[in-house]
Amino acid sequence: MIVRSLHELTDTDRETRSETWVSRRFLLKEDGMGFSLHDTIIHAGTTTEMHYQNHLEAVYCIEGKGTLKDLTNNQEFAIEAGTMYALSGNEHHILIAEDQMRMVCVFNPPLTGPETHDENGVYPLLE
Ligand code: 9YT
Repeated sequence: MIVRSLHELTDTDRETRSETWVSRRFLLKEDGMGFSLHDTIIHAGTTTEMHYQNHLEAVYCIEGKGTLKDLTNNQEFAIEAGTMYALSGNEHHILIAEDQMRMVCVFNPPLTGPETHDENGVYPLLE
């Protein structure tokens, strides 16, 4: 059994920051669950371009609102608390946060810990 509280992740190597978000990683590959689970804050007024070519990600918004642009399929979605999106086709996308957004994110395969976006918004596959 694994039990963790968000405050235990603060200022540890399970907290990863970029210019537009901070990701607190409850579960990582080393935890052996087959997925990773993150509590991610997207800062208000920011735009983040992402393209997870090596991972599938599901994102459940629990606070805030913004716009998701699917650049692969030329579609746009309003995202608010209570909305989930799943990048089932590794879609290239942009998230525009109107307010601060809080997201519960699941990655398959799991992240190993320190991943942050490269210049193309991609997470590398780390062993
Ligand atoms: C919503 C989103 O994908 N934000 C980028 C951070 C990522 N979800 C993470 O590593 O938690």
